Amino acid sequence: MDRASTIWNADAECMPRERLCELQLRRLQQTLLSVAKNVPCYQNKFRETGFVAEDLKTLEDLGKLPFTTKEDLRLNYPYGMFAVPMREVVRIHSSSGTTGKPTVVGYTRQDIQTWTELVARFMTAAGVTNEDIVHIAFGYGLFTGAFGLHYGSEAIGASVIPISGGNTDKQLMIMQDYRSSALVCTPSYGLTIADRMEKQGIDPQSLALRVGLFGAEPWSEQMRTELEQRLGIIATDNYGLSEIMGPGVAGECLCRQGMHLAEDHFIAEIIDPDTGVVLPQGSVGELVLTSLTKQAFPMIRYRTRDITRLAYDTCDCGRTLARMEKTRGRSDDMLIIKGVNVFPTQIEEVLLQIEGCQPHYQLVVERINNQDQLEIQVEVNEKIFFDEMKQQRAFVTEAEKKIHSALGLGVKIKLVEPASITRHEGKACRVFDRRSR
Ligand code: DLL
Repeated sequence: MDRASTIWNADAECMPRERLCELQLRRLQQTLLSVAKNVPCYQNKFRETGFVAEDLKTLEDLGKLPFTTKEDLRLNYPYGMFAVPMREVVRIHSSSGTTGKPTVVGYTRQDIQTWTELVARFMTAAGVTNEDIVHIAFGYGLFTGAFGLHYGSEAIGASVIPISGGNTDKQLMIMQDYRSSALVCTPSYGLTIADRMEKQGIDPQSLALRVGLFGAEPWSEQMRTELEQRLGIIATDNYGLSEIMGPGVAGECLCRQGMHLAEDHFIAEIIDPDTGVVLPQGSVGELVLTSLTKQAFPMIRYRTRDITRLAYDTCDCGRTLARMEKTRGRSDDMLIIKGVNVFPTQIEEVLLQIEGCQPHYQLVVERINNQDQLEIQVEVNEKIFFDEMKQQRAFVTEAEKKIHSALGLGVKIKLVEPASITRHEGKACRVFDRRSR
């Protein structure tokens, strides 16, 4: 596949930075005028900080504005943050919020067009073409994943199978009979599919699958290798969040050196999550996004809670857009155990390097005698599970040592029976923190 054929919109994706900054500034000014006129939450924020939208002259001025947080969205539930009247809103989605009310987001007709364009960009970057048969196994509904990828695939001219999530046996039947070539789902559901394929004795080489577009949850490089080997595909990562648009905010090209962030539609900043201070280029911190073209639901300096790092050098693919490192997870998912900060993906990385460990695990944190205790329950292959006690114990000790040397954290590993950990159809839930009960 030649390089040009994997770029959907070369003008936008390969723009010189100087021109990109001019475009960002112009679009930012328009967005600020719109929210200052139409969104009471921003009117109040601007008034409190003495900010006048018309005064924004440079991109650096953005730093003078306060952040927008999930709490702002909660306080303005359901439609308080919308910047256009409902008659201009053609679609409503919401976040998969696990606690309290979900966040409601809206799109105008033009917002849907922008969203479609940005999804088409990352799908093309992952090598999807109009020859592909795209198997969308995200759940169709309020979640943005399925609709986002659906519209993007259609724009490319690919043939879409809107199978939705769940019913894995049927997924496999359709994959075999309809010759699905691109799989769209969460990485954890990708694994569930791989498990079921193995159980049914389906050889991945007998399928037409060649690429996977995975997103919506954190996953490690080791998980990528696992998915690639077991499904016989190239696995790519894509990122987004409903508050900002859904999928399409960033996605990998085939160089796979970070996800290209659609900077002509969003300004990205990296901040220290504790102090809110903007960090220098190349730092790891919390991603903050400002939308530049959204009409119905503009967001100014939205704190995503996702921890990542941005690289600004031009990628080998020719795109000039910043590349976002695989997120380590949300700052809310970071566990602090005995004072050590760990993300579940860091544990996943180590586990998957241990011969015999399966990619199915869960983390249980408890406080026992005033001490934090992390138990990692992990599935192992049958050979290890049915090994003699002594060998099993040696395996556990070895695995505990590896985690300790990688993360500086003493943990307890518990081997669990093959296929005993819940399989996921959507986003995985792997952490059970019982300390605050
Ligand atoms: O998950 C949007 C999406 C759908 C992205 C399909 C990609 C593919 P929400 O349900 O609002 O939206 O959840 C957003 O999921 O803040 C991240 O914490 C996490 N997330 C999304 N993509 C990735 C990724 C969709 N590639 C939240 N890697 C975000 C790691 C991800 N985390």
